[in-house]
Amino acid sequence: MSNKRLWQISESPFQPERLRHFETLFAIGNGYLSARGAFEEAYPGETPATLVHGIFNRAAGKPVPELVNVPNWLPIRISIDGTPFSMQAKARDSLKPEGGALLGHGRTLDLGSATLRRQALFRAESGSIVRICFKRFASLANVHLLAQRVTIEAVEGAPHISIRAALHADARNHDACHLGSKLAFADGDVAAVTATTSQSGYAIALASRLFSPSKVQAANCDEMAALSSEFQLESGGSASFDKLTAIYSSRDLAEPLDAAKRMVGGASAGAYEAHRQAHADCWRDTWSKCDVAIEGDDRAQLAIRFAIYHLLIAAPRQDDDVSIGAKTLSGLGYKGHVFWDTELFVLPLMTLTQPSIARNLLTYRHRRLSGARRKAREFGYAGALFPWESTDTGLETTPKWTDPDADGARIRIWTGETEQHINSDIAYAVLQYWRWTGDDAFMRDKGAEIVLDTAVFWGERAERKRGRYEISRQIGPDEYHENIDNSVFTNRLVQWHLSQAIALIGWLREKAPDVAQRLSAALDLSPSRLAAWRDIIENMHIPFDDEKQIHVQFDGFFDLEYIPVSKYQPRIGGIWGLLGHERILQSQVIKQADVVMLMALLGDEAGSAEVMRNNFNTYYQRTDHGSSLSPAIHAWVAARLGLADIAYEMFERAAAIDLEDNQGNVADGIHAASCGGLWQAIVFGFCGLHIGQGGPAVDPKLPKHWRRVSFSVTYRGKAHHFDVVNPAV
Ligand code: IFM
Repeated sequence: MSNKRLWQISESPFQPERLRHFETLFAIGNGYLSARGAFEEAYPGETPATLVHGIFNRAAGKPVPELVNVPNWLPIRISIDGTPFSMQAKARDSLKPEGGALLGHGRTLDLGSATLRRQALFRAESGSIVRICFKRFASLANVHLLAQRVTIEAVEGAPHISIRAALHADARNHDACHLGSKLAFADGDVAAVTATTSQSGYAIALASRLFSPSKVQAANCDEMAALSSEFQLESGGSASFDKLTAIYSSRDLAEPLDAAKRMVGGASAGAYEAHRQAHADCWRDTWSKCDVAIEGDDRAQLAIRFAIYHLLIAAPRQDDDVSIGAKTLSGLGYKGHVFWDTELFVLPLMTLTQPSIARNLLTYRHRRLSGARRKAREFGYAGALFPWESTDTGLETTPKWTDPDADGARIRIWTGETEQHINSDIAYAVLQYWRWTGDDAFMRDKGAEIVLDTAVFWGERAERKRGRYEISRQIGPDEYHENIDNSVFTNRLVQWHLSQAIALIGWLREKAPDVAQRLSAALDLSPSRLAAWRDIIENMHIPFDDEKQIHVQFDGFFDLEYIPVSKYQPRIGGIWGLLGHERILQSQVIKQADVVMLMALLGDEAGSAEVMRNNFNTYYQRTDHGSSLSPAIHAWVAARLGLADIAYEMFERAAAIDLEDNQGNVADGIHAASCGGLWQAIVFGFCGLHIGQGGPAVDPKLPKHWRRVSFSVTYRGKAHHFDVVNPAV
């Protein structure tokens, strides 16, 4: 891979005050699990976490389930001549430092090979100096395999090294304890732990094997199983040891412990290198499909590779019963729950570059139609209404209240009840997948049922009032305005969704009449229901100001207090925190792209060029970007409108959300939607990728200093490569 620098994220020196930030950035994963970049030796304030897709649990006393932090497989303690290696070691300058001295440290995440490396130069109390190099990866070739290699080099002296590699069963999610029936045991050179989630009953098992230059001894204590070994280094010499860990759960097979022990038990001394090679080969192949190469902007280049990397390590390749949470698998934020972020922000990258992953993610929704039907029924409607926050069960898992603040005050969360546009967001993703892949089998067997049953819900939910159809009590993408009437985003998308549903029925009748018949009976797609849909499409109320030629975000929006967001600059957090919940509800401050989001999704179908420009100019100055979902979408739409400066400013802002933590919460996990949005801003926004008469085509509006953007997409099974060149540079 050319120019390594554009494939690497680094930290140097050690920054103990930003532990959790870097843990998120340096997460490794393989679509089965991710492990945060915590260190092998523990530090105060850290949040080590390994999150496995699909393992949710509701802890005692907690309102909703969350993704479970499984037993920690990272721990490796190293002592040099009896001095424990620690980066908290002080007294750098002393020649006989008490507790040792850290002389230097650097970490690098190599995005190309999905490998985390660390080097530390350390002086023991004895005066011996060693260079310790740690490497780790979560194998993409074998997703149950986690590998660590440590190489210790005697830079000065001939130190005695002792090591202890452990598995810790007592992992927690902040204040919640999910794991019960914990067991830890070690025998020979293999250690193992098992645990079972307290409410959902998933069994998890990990087994580690230590490959050391000398004899390995087993030790058990409480909830930890450890393997230790000792060896002597010659002056100038070096030695490596490997820890291989296998992980399985009862989601994978009936006896996860046996499987984990079998995998490490069967490994040979050269296994690390063989696994590394297979892992690197898989990543090379993956990047050949997904990379976006940008010439003329190194920061943008690194940012897009970082974003793609983080989506790829969370992307389930072999499992169609899980989906990607709003924080990927890289942190505990949003409890691992799945939002619309997946379908509208993350999925397009998968649909266009790795359609089999997109199909898995959409199948996750199809498998949860019964939960969506239950939710619709609970609200008194037929059809399906997907949960705003989803986990393994498919039931609504949005908490009803925020956690209490310092004064014990809580705020009601309405999104689980009234942010219903999720239905059309999912339908949009299904249709986009179908359009790009031509996967008729998926549409026939799964996609159609999603699109149609969510349409059934809307057909009943739309209310006939004042000679038109309205949808009351909604939350649009702009969550600063709750339970409003006639969100233009929602109403317009519902109108679009219903017309797509009618066209889809036509297609089914022609291409798969048996399926058309089955769905017609099962979902009650009677002639009167379809006539009602047509009526709704014709008469849906789309709030619009004829005089100003703009869409109105919702009825009454412009009667609220006008607060230009630019008034509060410079500021670090969102305006919500600054002005408070009550005032924001009564103002025109918008949390995130809403009308602008509609324009991104529907393109020219959203309105004339004049209306689009008017919309953007109106809503941009009112938008706080209090959500990380906002800047990338603004970059995309501004690029299409030819607003080059705003487009680039918004792109840079989106690019910095994780890398520079410009929203201050990266410790909780990567912002999946922003990562996916960044890809869309480049591909759909700056490059103008669309399906033209003859297939995929571009219509570039590159930032002025970008020389070239190269990327590939798959359209109907065929790869298309684009080299978008900026003639002006
Ligand atoms: O889904 C988003 C929502 O649009 C804004 N708040 C955060 C959620 C999860 O990212």
